[in-house]
This record gives sequence, C-alpha cells and structure tokens, in this order.
Amino acid sequence: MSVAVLTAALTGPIASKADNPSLPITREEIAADARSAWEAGASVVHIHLRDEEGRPTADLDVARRTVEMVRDTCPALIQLSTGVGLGVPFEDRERLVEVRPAMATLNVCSMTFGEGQFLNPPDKVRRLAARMLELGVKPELELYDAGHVEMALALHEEGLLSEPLQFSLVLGVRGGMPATVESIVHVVRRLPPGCVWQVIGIGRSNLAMTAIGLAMGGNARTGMEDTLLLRRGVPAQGNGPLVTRLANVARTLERPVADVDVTASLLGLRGQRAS
Ligand code: KMH
Ligand code: ZN
Repeated sequence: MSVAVLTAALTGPIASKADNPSLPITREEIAADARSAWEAGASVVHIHLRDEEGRPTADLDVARRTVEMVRDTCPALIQLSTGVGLGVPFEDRERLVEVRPAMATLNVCSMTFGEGQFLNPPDKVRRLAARMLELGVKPELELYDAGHVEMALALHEEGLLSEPLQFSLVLGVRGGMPATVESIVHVVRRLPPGCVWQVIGIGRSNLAMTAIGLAMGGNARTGMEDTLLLRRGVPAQGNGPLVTRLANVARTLERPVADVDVTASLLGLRGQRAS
C-alpha cells in the first residue's frame, strides 16, 4: 500500500497548560515538540502561535522567530495555521503567509465553531489563495463540512490553487460534520482524482477517525491541537507520543510512514524541504 503522510498539530488555539502541562506554547517548546513529532514519524508540523499570555496570535515577528527556530531544530515541513484562533481578524491571519512557510492552512468557508464564529468570507479567502499561489505556499484546504468541498473546487476552477490539491477532513467540531465513517465516505467521494487528503479527528474521536482515514488510503493528522489525551484518562506527555501511536497504526495497516522528502515530493514541494 502507499505511504502515509503524518502531520503533527502541535499546539492549536484553544487548550492551555492548565488543560495539559505538556502543551507546547513558547517557541522553544514548539520547536522541541516539532523535533519529537518528526522523530516519531511526522513529516509536517502544523503550527499555531501564542503570545506572552498564551493567547493565539498572528504577530509576524513571533511567527518569523518561531519558524526560524523550528527550522533549526528539525527538518519537518512547516505548515502555519492561517486559522490562528477565533476572533483574530482575517487581515492579520492572512499576513502569516508572508513568512513563507512551505505550507499553510486555507479555511475555505465561514462557520459556527463550538460557541464561536469562524469567519472566512469568500472574497478574503480568494485573496489569500491568490497570495499563497504567488508566494508558492502550499495550501491545505480545510473541510469542516461536506459543502466546503464545493468552495474549494470553485477556487480551483478559478485558477487559485495548484495541483495536487491537498484536503483535510476535519471531523468533530460542533458546527461542522460529525466524527463518523459516513462523513468521511461522503466527503471522499466528492474529492477530485489525484488529490491528497487527510483526516483530522477532534477530541475523543481522534484515534478512531485517523485510523479509518489511514485504512481508506488517506493520510492522517494528530497532535495536541486535536486531542490532549493518549488514552481515556491518560494525558499525552507531548506531541511525540501521539505521533508514535499514529505511526504504529499506519505501520499495522501496512502503510509505511512518509519521510520529509517523500512528503515534499507527493505535495509537489520538491526542493522546498523544511522551508
Ligand atoms: N483547528 C482545527 C479544527 C487551521 O488551523 O487553520 C483545524 C485547523 C485549521 O487546524
Ligand atoms: Zn490548526
């Protein structure tokens, strides 16, 4: 069977050290966890930034210094979140691609997100997609609901995305699609041939949803953004153990884990390793 690309979402915008003291918040902690996630099999690290108070930030200086430190610490491909955190203005979020990470998320639709609102108006999403294309920053198209596929495909038809398209199916956010096999099957059927896709399972569904994605031939993401627990009642002691668990599932399913060069080549990032 084909290789599996594993992504580690190291921090996210929501959890705090009060929820799990192993959550990486400072750039030193993020770089150290990027390293352990890479050693465990993640070829991509998905990064959210926090300010001095631990709040999500789109500060460009924080972004530059964090990306630089992660680059110096491990060769994993760096994917910055342009989702950043609910309430952070789109105009601040979109500027993060100016740091020129190899990859960044592109959230294609607005939605209810738990008790908040996640605002991604079409004109601004188009502007960000165009800028990413210009800069050569590979977008990961975040799909929280089945209808989001249509928006992503429209962007592609408009010439704002380059192939291979890379999709994330985000399962289990309240306001998005539920964490079920039916959700995965329904969305995967709508995806275009030749695309790259992964499953993200939020919270309790993390292991089951990512395992199903891997069994179906997709890729998978884990990390402390998606779950703070290694097992029921057992806090994850960092991102490394979560990636180790996922890599073991992949290998059990006879999906060899992709290294950074293989992932870069699958995503059309040849020559951009660790940038
Ligand atoms: N927060 C996750 C539900 C992003 O950061 O732009 C999806 C995500 C997207 O990681
Ligand atoms: Zn994220």
